[in-house]
Amino acid sequence: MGTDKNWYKQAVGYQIYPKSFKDSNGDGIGDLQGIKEKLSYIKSLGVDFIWLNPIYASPQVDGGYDISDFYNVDPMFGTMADFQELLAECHKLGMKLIMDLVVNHTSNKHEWFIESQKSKDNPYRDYYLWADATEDKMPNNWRSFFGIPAWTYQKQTKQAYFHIFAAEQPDLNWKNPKLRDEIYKMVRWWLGEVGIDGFRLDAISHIQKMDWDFKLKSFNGDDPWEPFMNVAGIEDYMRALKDIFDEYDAYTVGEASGVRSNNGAADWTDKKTGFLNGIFELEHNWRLPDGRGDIYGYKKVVTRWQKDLLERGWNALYIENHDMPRSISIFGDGSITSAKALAVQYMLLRGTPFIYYGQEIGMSNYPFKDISEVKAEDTRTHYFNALKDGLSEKEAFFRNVLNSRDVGRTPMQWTGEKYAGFTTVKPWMAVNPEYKTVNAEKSVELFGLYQNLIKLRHDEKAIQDGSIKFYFERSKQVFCYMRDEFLIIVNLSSQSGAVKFVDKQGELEQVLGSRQRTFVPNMRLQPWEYQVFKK
Ligand code: ISL
Ligand code: CA
Repeated sequence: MGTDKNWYKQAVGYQIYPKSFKDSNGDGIGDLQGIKEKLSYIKSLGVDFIWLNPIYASPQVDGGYDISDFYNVDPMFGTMADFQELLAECHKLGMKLIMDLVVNHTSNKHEWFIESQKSKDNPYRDYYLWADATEDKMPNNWRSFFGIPAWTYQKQTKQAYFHIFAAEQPDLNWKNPKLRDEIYKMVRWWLGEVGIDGFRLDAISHIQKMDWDFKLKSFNGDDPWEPFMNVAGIEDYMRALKDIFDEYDAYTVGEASGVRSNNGAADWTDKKTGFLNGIFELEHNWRLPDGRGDIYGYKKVVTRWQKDLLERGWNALYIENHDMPRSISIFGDGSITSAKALAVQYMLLRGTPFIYYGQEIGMSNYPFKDISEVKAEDTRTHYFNALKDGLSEKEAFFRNVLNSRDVGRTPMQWTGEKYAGFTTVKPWMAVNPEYKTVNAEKSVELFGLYQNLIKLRHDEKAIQDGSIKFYFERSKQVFCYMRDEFLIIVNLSSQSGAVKFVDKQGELEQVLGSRQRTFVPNMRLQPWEYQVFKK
C-alpha cells in the first residue's frame, strides 16, 4: 500500500489494546471481530493507520508480550482468518494496519525455548542466552526491568538463562545467525504473505547485550539498564531488518529507550540511512513524587527531541500508551477541558502522532482499591518489592498500583449501558466506573477536537513537515510553538497563565481555540486554554 514514501509524515496512528477494545462473542475479552465491528468508528476519527498490541499466541504473562507462536493468533482473539478479514476491511477503508514485533524475547512456552532448555547440545540452545551458574551465584548482577534478577537458574544443565523482563520471557540470542534468520523469515511472512503494513518494534534497543563481565556502576537512574541499552553492534541487526522493511515498503516505529535525542535518534530515523520511520522517546514519562506527570519536565524533553530531530530524523508522538497511566489523570486534572489542551499541544508537533484507544473520549485511570484486584505480574512484583523495601502499604500501593500501567488498560467505554457496551458478561478487567458519563456516545466534543486536529495535519504542509520554533521555554505551564505560519499556544495548567510576545507576529487569524480570541501580543490565558492561530 501507499506509493508516497512520505505518507507517514502526515499520518496519525490509533493504538488498540485488543483485549480491551470490543468483545464480539460474549466471553468478556476483546477480539479481532470486535475490532472489525468498530472500524468505522476508528475511520470516522480520521486516522490513517492502526497499531495492534500483540495478538499472537501467548500465555499472557505480560499482556501478550510473551509470544509462544509468532505465526498464530491467540485463540482468545480469534483465528488467522479473522485477522485476514480485519486486515482486508482496514485496507478497504483506506487504513493501514501495523502489528507489534516482539523479538527481544519469546515466551518460555515457545517451542524454541522448550527445546533450548532440554540440554546444552540441543540445536536450539543458542537461540537463547545461557551461562554457567549455581543456585546462588548468577553469571552477573544485572537486573530485569520487572524488578527481579535478570537470570533464572535451571538445575538440569547447571546454567541460567537471561531475561530483561519476566522470567517467563527469555531473551533471544541475536548473536546467533540461525536465530536471526528465523526472525527475518517471520518478518517477511507477516509483511509478504499476510500483507500487514508494518510494525511497532517492541523493546528493540535491547536486542544487543554487553559481555557478561560488564560491571554495573549503580542500581540507580539509567545505569542498571546500560548493559542492554542500544549497545554497539545493534546497528548490524537493525540494518538487516531495515533492508527487509524496504522490500515491502513497511512503515516502522520503534520503542527504542536509550537511543538519545542528540546521539542516535537522528541516525535511527534518518530518511535515507536510518532503520525506522520514527521512534518513541520514553523520557517524558518521568513522574513527580506525588505520581503526577511533570509538565515542565515533559515540555523540556519534548522540546529537546523536536530540536534535535529538526534537521534529520523523525519523531513518533504520544501522551498515552498501554504502559502508561491515562494522560487526563496524570497530566490533566481529570476534566475534559484539560484533555483538550493535552490533545492540542502534542498533535501539532513535528512527528507522527499516536492516539491510544479511549484517549479520544477522555478515559481516565482505573481507581484500584486493593492489590488483590491487580492481575498483572510485573505490577504485583513492584508492589511487593516496595513493601520489602520498607514502604507502607499505602505508599507502595500509590506508587506501584495507582500509577501503574494497568490503570490505562480497562475496557473501552462505548456506551452508558452495562459493561459500557464493551461486552455482555463480566469482562476480563473491570470497566472504569466513570463509563456512564465518559463514553463514545457522550464525549463528542473531545472526539470532534481530535478530528479537527487530524484534519489540520492532513491538510497543512506546515503541520506535516514544516519547521518548528519554540516560545516561552522557561514557562512551567505554557507550551507554545510556531509551525511555519501556525502558532500553537496551550496553557497546561489549572491556573491561568500569561504570554507576552516580543517579536512581531503580524496579522493572525484564529483556527482553533477553547474560546474565541483575537491575537494580541499580551494575553492572559484561562486554565487549560488552547489557541491555534494562522498567519
Ligand atoms: O527501557 C525501558 C525503561 O527505561 C523499558 O521501558 C522498556 O523499554 C519497556 O518497558 C519495554 O516495553 C515493552 O516491552 C515489554 C512490555 O511489557 C511492554 O508492554 C512493552 O511496551 C516487554 O515486551
Ligand atoms: Ca471475545
